[in-house]
Amino acid sequence: MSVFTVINPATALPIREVARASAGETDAAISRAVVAQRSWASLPPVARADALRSFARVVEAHGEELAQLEVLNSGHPIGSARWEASHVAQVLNFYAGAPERLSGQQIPVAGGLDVTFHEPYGVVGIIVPWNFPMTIASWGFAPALAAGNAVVLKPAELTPLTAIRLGELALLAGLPEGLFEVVTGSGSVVGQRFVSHPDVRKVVFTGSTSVGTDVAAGCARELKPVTLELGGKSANIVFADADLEKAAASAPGAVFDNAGQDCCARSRILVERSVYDRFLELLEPAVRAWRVGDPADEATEMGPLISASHRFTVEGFLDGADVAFRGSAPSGDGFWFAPTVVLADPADRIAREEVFGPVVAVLPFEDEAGAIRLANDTIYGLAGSIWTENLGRAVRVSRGVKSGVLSVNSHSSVRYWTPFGGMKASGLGRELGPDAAEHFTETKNVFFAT
Ligand code: TAP
Repeated sequence: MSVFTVINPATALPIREVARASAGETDAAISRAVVAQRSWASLPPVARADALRSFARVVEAHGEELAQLEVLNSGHPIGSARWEASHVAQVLNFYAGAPERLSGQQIPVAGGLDVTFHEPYGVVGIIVPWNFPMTIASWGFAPALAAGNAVVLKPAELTPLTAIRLGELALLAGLPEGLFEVVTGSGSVVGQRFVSHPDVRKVVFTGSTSVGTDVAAGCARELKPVTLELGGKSANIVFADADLEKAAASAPGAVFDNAGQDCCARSRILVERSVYDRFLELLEPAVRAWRVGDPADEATEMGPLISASHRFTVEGFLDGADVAFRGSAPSGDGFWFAPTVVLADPADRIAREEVFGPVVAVLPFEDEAGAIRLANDTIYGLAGSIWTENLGRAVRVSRGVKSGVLSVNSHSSVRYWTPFGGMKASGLGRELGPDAAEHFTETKNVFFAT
């Protein structure tokens, strides 16, 4: 059996070896899922709901263990990792309410009765990236299972440990064998098999826009629906009439959270020209105070980047960049990178491409129309923040910015009970929110002649 080594990004030391599944082993997992799905879908809705609540309870009971695994494998600060583990339990609990609410419609027709049913797809393939391994997985598997599907889950090779544990916890919670299969291995083998295998009837992909585009093309060839959650270059728009102190104090968290390896990172700060200098004066101490270090330390706000090669990529973005100021980072082993603020023009690479690291570009704008134009001057459209005390402006700008998830006078993007997803090159479809379980079903219409 082939294996790969998982590395701790805070120390650069190996943690453990994990099986690298072949195409044949992936097919075997898919076959087990096909069998398990048949009995799962035929359970009464209340039984599926109970099983998911039991899974949630087991995840909750193992929350500290999952959080510590994420600290070790992903370098997430322990406070964030604890939030992520409890979020998984909450997502499971939320979608445990779905099986009993997946009601169809009765549509008036002549000569009979017309009824719609929400039928599960069958087996759903979920491919997740390394930045938020367990939360992003749960956004797919919880509603998919609730709707009566089986799941095959492929974590990123860099961060498979919490996904493997979640697979074990599902069994401990009493979910049937084969219903939730975690398949570790490379994207080009395991992920591709999810795309091409005829028994995987829907794919959920979270990752880069380039790989997502290929996954979508592969799914199109198989006439398979796909949900895509891709990259971002989100804007944090600060108007002169905003509470500048609050906007500046919160800006580092909006981009340096998870070391900037966040699809929703507000990696462009757009500031109205008249308060540009004042905003930078306020931003600098907040960036310098950002606590970067040992992810196991409760006081840490930012851990390392995920890998040496990713750090090299992030460093490349600073070539020729106008660095205004930087925070600090440990100098030892581990893939450390200091939070960095760059002054940029709209045409600069740093203002256009996703860095996926703790680097933020600050750009001035002249007026409301200019702010909307600049915010939309990107191929992406995932998230964004708008800081203003003017309600009318908040409404106009939030309608004008082409992003799937916006917040006014806040940077929040994710609540499991509200929809999440991107426009333009940031994705296709929505996850989370009240409708997500329905997205894992196909509508069947049946006419009964009377
Ligand atoms: P990718 O390189 O795209 O990898 C994402 C996942 O796809 C990994 O599990 C990867 O497996 C797998 N994969 C790679 N090649 C594949 C292929 N040919 N077919 C099927 N699967 C394949 O992205 P990443 O570097 O892990 O993550 C960073 C990107 O994800 C960023 O652009 C970020 O913005 C985006 N992201 C978006 C969101 C949302 S919600 N919009 C959330 C998080 C991240 P292996 O790596 O194991 O080979």
